[in-house]
This record gives sequence, C-alpha cells and structure tokens, in this order.
Amino acid sequence: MADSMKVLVTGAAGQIAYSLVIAVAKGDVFGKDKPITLVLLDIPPMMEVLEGVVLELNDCALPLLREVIATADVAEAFKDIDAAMLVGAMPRREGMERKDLLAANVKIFKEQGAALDQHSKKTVKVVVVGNPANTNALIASHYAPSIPKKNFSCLTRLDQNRAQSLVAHRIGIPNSDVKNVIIWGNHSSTQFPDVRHAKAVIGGKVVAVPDAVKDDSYLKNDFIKTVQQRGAAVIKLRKLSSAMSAAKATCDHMHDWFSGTGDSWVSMGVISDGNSYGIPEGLMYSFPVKIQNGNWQIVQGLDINDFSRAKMDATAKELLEEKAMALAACQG
Ligand code: NAX
Repeated sequence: MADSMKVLVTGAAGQIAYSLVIAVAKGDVFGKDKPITLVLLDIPPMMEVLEGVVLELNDCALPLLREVIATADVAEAFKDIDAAMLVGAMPRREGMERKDLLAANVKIFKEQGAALDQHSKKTVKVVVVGNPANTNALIASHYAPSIPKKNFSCLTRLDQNRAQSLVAHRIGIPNSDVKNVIIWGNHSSTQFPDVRHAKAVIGGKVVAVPDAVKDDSYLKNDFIKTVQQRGAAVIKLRKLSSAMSAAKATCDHMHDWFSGTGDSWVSMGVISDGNSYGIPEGLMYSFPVKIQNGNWQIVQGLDINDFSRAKMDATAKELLEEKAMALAACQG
C-alpha cells in the first residue's frame, strides 16, 4: 500500500515476534499516525503457525495495520521494505559448537543480505536480533554492498535496558531517571555494561551514576556479571529465552533510530569506523550513539580508564574471532 511503511519481521512464528508484531502494528515504533504493511517471514514448516499469528493480528482490528503478508519466500519478504527486524535464526542445539552455530547462521544472513541488496529500498534500516547478532548483522551487510553500511545494526538495547533497570532499582529511582548507560561490544557474555558516564536524576539534581550507587566494587563485579548473564538467568527460570523484553528492546532500538535520541545516548551494534575508541574498523560493535534525522553518530571523547580498556578490548577480540570464523564459513 502506497502510503504505508513496509516493515519486515523474520522469525515471525517465534516467541520474540509474537510480542514484537503487535507493538509494531499498534504504532509503538514508527508513530501513531503511520500506517503499516507488515511482512512476516518464517521457514516453510512454520507456515501454519504463522497463519495463526496472521489471524490474531487481523482479530486485533488495529487502525494502522493496512496489510499483512505472511511468506516463506525470501525474495517476496524483502521486496521494497523500509525497515527489517531480523529475528529469525538457527537456535543453538545441544552439543553444537560455537563455530557450527556461526556457520548455520552465516548461511541464513548471507541469503538475507543478498535479498536486501536485490529487493529492498536502499534506505532500508536493518536491526539483527537473531544470535550471534553482531556477526549476523556484519554478514548481512557484507552481502548487501549496494546498501550503506550505516543502515545495518544489531540489538544490544536489551542489555542496555537490563543495565539501566538494575541501577535504577539499586538507587531507588524510576528507570526513566537513569540515562546514558553504555553497552560496549558483543551481545554475548563478553559485553561490557558501563555506567561510568551514566547520569541519574535524584531529587531534581543530575548525579553521576557511580556517585549515586556509591559501591564501586558492585559496579565492577556483580553488576557487570548480572547483565552479562541475564539471558541465561531468564532461560533457567522460564525454560525459554527472553522474549517480551527482547521485543520491547527491538521496538526501542527502531523507535529511536527513526525518531532520534535528543540529548541522551543509546547503545547499538554498528559498524566500527576504526577511529572510535581504538576498536578495529569493520567490526559490528556496540557503541553509545546519538541519533538525529535517522542518522546515528558514535558519541566521541568519553574518557576510558584501564579497567574499561581491558573489557572493551576483550569483547572486540571475541568479535574479531567470530568475524574470521563467519567469513571462512561464507567461503565454505
Ligand atoms: P524462536 O525459536 O521462538 O523463534 C525463531 C523463529 O525463527 C522460528 O519460528 C524459526 O522457524 C524462525 N527461523 C529460523 N530460521 C529462519 C530463517 N532462515 N528465516 C526466517 N525465519 C527463520 O526464537 P526467539 O525466542 O524468538 O529468538 C529469536 C532469536 O533472537 C534467537 O537467535 C535468539 O538467540 C535471539 N535473541 C537475541 C537477543 C538480543 O538481545 N540480540 C535477546 C533475545 C534472544 O535470545
């Protein structure tokens, strides 16, 4: 439909998508005045489940939802889209090694990168949620050379939201009164959640988060570990991985990319330019970014101490290894 925004969600029969598609279709992401055409992609064995999701979406009678296209055809799914939320991925099975998981996903994101290149608008904005999210996003971008690298990103907003909520609870203030929490690096257990530059609003005054928390040992140890291991903690209790919170974070990520961040920063996995914080060029690395008119810029000039340096380098090293493994798998 000509006046609507065309949004693709992959892995659309899965659990994250179940919370995500309703939020997109309700206007929570692209605005309450923006009609939406929703494209839902999954694999052929999931088409029946996907048809059920379509019935439910129709049954919501949503004012902004103009059309729903459910398909297992990659070319059809990527045609003329304005935004892509790439959630579908091959899950890690028992006994599977990291490199096998990477190789299986590289195949998916190579195909989807080529489909973006061939069928999507050149202005499309892409967020990869499916794991390993950073490297999957890198591969999709690699196989879509006609689309600017700045249009590709991966989700670390869930990690940011987890970190923000943890410190807000610790200080005893609303989540909205904590700003500028940073996630550096990979969406994996090597990520570095950093609150050194974050601000809290307490009694109307803006205070540095470390001064508000007053417990450096907690911030350097338990806090970091809790954020790094939060996904595993949810799986242990729910017997399923984070879905509602992952969908909410995906909405936050896309909302801010399209609408801007004002004076604060958010964290996004984006392509490293080689000139920011000593991170090698060409990695899909999570940085603090400011967004204006749909364009993100890495926040520059933050002071990095030895503790942070070591953590930022460790997660970059893991991403370099993943990148090498993924590119090798592409040749195979
Ligand atoms: P589900 O297993 O519920 O759903 C995944 C869906 O993707 C399935 O319906 C499956 O058929 C589909 N799929 C598989 N291959 C596909 C392909 N080639 N094209 C289209 N669809 C395909 O998983 P869910 O809980 O929804 O999680 C989805 C992904 O998000 C996983 O890779 C998961 O690890 C990742 N996560 C990433 C997070 C992040 O912060 N970046 C956090 C949450 C989540 O763990």
